[in-house]
Amino acid sequence: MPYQKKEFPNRFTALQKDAMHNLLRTMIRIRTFESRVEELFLNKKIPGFVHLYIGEEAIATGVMANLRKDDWITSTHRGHGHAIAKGAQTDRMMAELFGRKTGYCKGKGGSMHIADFSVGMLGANGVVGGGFNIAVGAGISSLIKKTDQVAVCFFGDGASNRGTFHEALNLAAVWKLPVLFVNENNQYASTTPTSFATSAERIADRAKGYGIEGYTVDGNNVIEVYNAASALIEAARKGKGPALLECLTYRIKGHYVGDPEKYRTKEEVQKHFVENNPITRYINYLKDKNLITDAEIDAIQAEASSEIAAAERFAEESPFPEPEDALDDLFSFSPQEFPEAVR
Ligand SMILES: Cc1ncc(C[n+]2csc(CCOP(=O)(O)OP(=O)(O)O)c2C)c(N)n1
Ligand SMILES: [Mg+2]
Repeated sequence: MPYQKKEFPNRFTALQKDAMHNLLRTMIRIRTFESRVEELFLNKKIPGFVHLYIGEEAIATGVMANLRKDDWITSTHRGHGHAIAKGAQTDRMMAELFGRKTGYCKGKGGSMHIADFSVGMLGANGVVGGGFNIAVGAGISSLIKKTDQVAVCFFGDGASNRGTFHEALNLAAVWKLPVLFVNENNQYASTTPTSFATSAERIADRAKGYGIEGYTVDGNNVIEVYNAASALIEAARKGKGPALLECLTYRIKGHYVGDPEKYRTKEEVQKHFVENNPITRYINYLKDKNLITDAEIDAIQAEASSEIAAAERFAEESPFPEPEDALDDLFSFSPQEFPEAVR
């Protein structure tokens, strides 16, 4: 899939070593969380559905490294990586996946409902394309309150075919909202290859229809994602309006854990995993430039493993919600207070 490359200013090389290591730390924390979630799901410890972000970690990591805590993101059904990179707690996430009371939704939402407003994570979303207009709403609030907060909307290639994508880009463009639309083009929407169901060869080209800038980057190169997001987020913060950033990646795991994956070959998946693993690529880069040692990599991995093991223990030891809690938090007022007419 050829595309025209734009050279964004290289801000990555201005980072301190610690910040460079933090990018790796975030990617490894996401990968470790996801790999364990896959095992736990297969061991029937986690009910419902989970969609894994394995292989796409560089996108959430490279984008979020440019955001402040008070900036917002909207996420997708494949949202664990976004939540972790934005600063959500892995123990409360794990507890939510386990259906426990200590989880982000008190165990009643599961994977596709994880949100943490305290770190600007406005929510995963079981509705494909459900995040677009929430991000636009966040952008409007930034404009009205005259804060310089930015909203980033993550969405899939499949979601770019929904009506909400077009409504959101149009309004964001007309009102010059501080919103960055980040497309994660992982080459599949469930069982459908992107090329089969998406009219534009490059999703970034759809930006032209709304008079905004659209760029494509290698979404498995965390440095490329970081540099592009840095320029576009800064522009949005300065009032220059929205942009669309398409990040090319590949969905290494099935659409959901348990997907029989009859629509692609094991060889195709293996090729991507071996040749295009964003974590391996970044480690190789850092090692080539003598920016990290093996001991430092091992320490990051060990830290991530113990964090996720602790998250699992926390989840396992937490109680389930009580049946009488079922209707709590569903309405902004209690069902008893509901007006007669709409009850
Ligand atoms: C409105 C809506 N339509 C259909 C679905 C069923 N569905 C869940 S995920 C998915 C595919 C989404 O593909 P994409 O946007 O590329 O995201 P990816 O899964 O590749 O990350 C579909 C069709 C849904 N959840 N919501
Ligand atoms: Mg997709």
